[in-house]
Amino acid sequence: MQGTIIKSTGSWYLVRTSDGQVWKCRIKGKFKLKDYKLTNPVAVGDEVKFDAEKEEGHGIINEILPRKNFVLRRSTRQKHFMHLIACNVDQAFVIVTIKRPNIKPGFIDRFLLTTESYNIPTYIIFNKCDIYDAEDLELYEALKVIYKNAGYQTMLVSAETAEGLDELKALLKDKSTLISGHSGVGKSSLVNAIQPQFELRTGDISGITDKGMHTTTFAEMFELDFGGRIIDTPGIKELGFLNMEPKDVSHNFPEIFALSPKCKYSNCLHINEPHCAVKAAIENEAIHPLRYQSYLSIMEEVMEQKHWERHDI
Ligand SMILES: Nc1nc2c(ncn2[C@@H]2O[C@H](COP(=O)(O)OP(=O)(O)OP(=O)(O)O)[C@@H](O)[C@H]2O)c(=O)[nH]1
Ligand SMILES: [Mg+2]
Ligand SMILES: [Zn+2]
Repeated sequence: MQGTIIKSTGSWYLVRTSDGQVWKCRIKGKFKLKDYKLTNPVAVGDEVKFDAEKEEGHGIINEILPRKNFVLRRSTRQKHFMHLIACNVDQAFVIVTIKRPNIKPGFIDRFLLTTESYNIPTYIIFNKCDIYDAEDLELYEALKVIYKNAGYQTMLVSAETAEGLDELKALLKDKSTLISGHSGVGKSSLVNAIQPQFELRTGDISGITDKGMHTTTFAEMFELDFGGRIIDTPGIKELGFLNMEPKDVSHNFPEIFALSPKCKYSNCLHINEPHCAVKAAIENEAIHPLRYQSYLSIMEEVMEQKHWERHDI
């Protein structure tokens, strides 16, 4: 039999077949992703083949079908392992907030790099606009321009007041969408606001740290009644990379990559090479310093990792 993974806990998986039946499955054997050590061999969105077991409704997964794409992050606990967030998605929404919890532009850039590497269209969704004051809205407008110039669309929404949800629904229709972001930004609240019948659990923001409480613990895919699928995921603590080459970074910041043919050296990494079109663009502000800062910080991290890999005995 064949189906789609709709929930993964790490020890068992829910698989939905095309007739709408849901099977509780375990996994047998070793599954690898070329070049990566994984903490989870399959993830929500994966298409799998499985055999029924004696116990009714139970099965064993024995094959993972080829993936169209996947979204990966470095495991927080096991630094040499990657963790699959979701597979076979049509697009991703990175959910952020200007406040409660506070915005971290560096995180947005890391997320965009993750999805850009697999050409997954990504939207930046600013939630909780009901609590933004004039200054917050000003910051939103500034970020909107920065990301527009980088090739990304932003949206202002509120799960609380339903502002902006019609536009969001129009984007979701008939697509498979990954919903990701830090804990507490309102991912599950947004899914509930779009389809109240799901009744997903939501959690408070800590009064002390202003951060979320990691309420959602497992990724899960839901069918939208107006067409499409949505994947709610646990909040990301930190978005780390592994096995990335410097050129993977320079090729996946779209506005930086677009300028690179104008650099003197074809393999320019835009750090301190002479006659670099990117450095020139930063000086005349065609590339925003905030994005370039993220670029440099990720580049530094990737280069340092490569250095240690070479010296690993
Ligand atoms: N004011 C306001 N609060 C919101 C909005 N959306 C969500 N919240 C609140 O933010 C808190 C966190 O919401 P969740 O939906 O649990 O956040 P999450 O992103 O799913 O968090 P994790 O599951 O921990 O990753 C809850 O107290 C929600 O009521 C919104 O649009 N406006
Ligand atoms: Mg949640
Ligand atoms: Zn350059």
